[in-house]
Amino acid sequence: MVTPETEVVECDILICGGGMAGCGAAHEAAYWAKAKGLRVVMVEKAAVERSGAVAMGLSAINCYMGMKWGENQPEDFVHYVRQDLMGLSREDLVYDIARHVDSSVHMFEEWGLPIFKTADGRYKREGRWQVMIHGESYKPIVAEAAKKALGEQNIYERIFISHLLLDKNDSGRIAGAVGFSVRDPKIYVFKAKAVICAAGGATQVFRPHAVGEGLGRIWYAPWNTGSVYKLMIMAGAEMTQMEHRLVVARFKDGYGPVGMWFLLFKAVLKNAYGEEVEKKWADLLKEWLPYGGGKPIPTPLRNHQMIRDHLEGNGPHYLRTDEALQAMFAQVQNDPKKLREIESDAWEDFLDMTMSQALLWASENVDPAKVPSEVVLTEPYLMGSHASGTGAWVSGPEDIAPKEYFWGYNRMTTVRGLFAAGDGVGGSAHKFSSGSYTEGRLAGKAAVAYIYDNPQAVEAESDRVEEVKKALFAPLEVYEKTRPLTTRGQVNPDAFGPKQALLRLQKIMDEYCAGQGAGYITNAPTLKRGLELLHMLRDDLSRLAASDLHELLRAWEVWDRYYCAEAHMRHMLFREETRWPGYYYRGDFPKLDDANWKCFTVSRFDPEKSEWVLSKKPYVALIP
Ligand code: SFD
Ligand code: AMP
Repeated sequence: MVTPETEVVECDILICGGGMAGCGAAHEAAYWAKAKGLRVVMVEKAAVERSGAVAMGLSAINCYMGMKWGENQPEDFVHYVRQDLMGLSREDLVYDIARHVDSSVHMFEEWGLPIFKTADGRYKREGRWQVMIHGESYKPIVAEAAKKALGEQNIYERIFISHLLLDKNDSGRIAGAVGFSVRDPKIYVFKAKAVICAAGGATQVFRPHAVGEGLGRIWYAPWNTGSVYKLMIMAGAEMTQMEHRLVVARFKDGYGPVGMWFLLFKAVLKNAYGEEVEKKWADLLKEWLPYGGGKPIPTPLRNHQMIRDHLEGNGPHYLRTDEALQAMFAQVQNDPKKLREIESDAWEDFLDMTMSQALLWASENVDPAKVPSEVVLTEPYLMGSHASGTGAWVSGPEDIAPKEYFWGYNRMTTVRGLFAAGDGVGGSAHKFSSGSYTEGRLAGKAAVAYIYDNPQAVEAESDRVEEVKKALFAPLEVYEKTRPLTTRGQVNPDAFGPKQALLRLQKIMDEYCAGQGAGYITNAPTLKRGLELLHMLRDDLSRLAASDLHELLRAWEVWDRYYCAEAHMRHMLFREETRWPGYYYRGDFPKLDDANWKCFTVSRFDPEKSEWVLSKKPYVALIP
């Protein structure tokens, strides 16, 4: 095995992840850092131009207030998010994004992102919060601005950040990060006074619908493996709402999003017998008051209705694209030009953001104007930017955060100098692409302010750096050592590969942690057994073998997902309540319990003792 070389990179601010939040952080931090000559570096595991959840593009910007046209105010958005999250949001964070998000979207347009317009020059709305874009090149546009702001010399691509480093004199303070190149045998040690964690959410912690050759065909980005959570957990940062998750309705097998179909085309979800799911199960919502009585129906409760209908044996479920499009065609009196426009919007929805769905429809001879398409619920994802709020417990903004939520710098975690943004921040859902970018900007500006106030040098423990460097390439060594025991790489008495480990993790999560295969239900004994199995897997992970650098990346991605899985299970065990039916059910606590659980769950992993401590933090309503 070749000995990897090490490069040490000195900077002031390190941004981990070059997705939406990372690019926002880069653009903003670079601006404020200039005055003091601070160096801002961004590290990305892929290539910033096409990385992260927006790599393929998007067909809508799902978080836009439209304040310049008086469409919505930040207060309205707080009410919406509160309702959708069944009462529990960090409203200071939600408000903060809402008041700044429009300016981010206006910059995207200035940089060349085409946004649909109405006849009077407004952005065309798909729904109350969503605007439609021709967004195939959304990510390259945002990436270009970030790269220009930072300078090419400050962007490190194809490097996977695996560990954060803490200050040798103060274990509550950040000092940098370590990563490795996914192309060359090379380790990077980044030394920084502030670190912004913006490495996306976590997919494939659970067994997806498609396995075998279709394993990577999921809705959220398969390369978002939960690094953002693992990095912060292992650094001892407090995490919140790690029991929360996202389960959404998606077109079957292609995982095409449904928002545009529901909101713009007014398509209706019906069961195999032509019954409207939402109408048929309207009474079910009364069991979940007050949230069940509000509008819109919270995302988990929409799922809950669909699950109930499925359990009654009424599947498959179909989104009636045929009826919706025919109704729209009738409205334009079958004018061929207008008809083509509607059709082209319908196809562009997928061609801009989930091409596989358009390909699947084409290959199955599906004309959405003539036949309906099957819809199913996804496996769970851990993320903080869609209708879910998993992530770090961070300080809110100085001017509006209540005292319980403020400790100095906006979006700083409980580790000093460590900031988070996008999927990495918990308790503040519905940011989507634009809100994640905006949160990156907020974290970027705050990180510069933190360094202005804390200019003194930090230094990582040199023994720790050596320990991490040794661990990083260990899976290659395991492979070399164990290879003679077998004639076939993947089958070995003393080692196993990343894919085998991933499948084992997904099986545990699906069966014990309320995965889609288990009907999204679990209870304390099941979770406890799941944790036992998870710990057995952890013990075996020291025998992970990687045959090349690509597998080495996959091996470390298994560790990311492992930590996400453990945090998720522990939080679910802690919250003795079913708060979000349709996301998951605690069979032993099947009801909403506002008296005891209208609060945030918070965990801290002590890396020294390998111990998790869970606690509650209060929910504070910001706006009546
Ligand atoms: O409707 C490391 N999203 C949508 N947002 C919208 O605004 N409109 C839509 O139409 C959206 N839809 C949608 C969306 C996503 C996907 C996949 C589809 C459809 C098919 C959601 C947004 O995309 C999402 O909210 C934001 O992108 C979140 O931002 P952020 O920055 O938290 O995550 P990221 O953009 O994925 O970036 C993460 C980056 O980190 C890198 N990375 N780098 C170094 N080291 C490591 N260890 C790393 N681990 C990860 C990643 O490569 C990436 O670049 S709809 O369906 O919801
Ligand atoms: P999706 O395409 O499902 O990711 O959703 C895109 C946007 O539309 C998000 O803001 C969703 O919360 C919203 N959305 C999707 N379906 C519905 C629905 N049936 N009712 C209200 N909002 C929805």
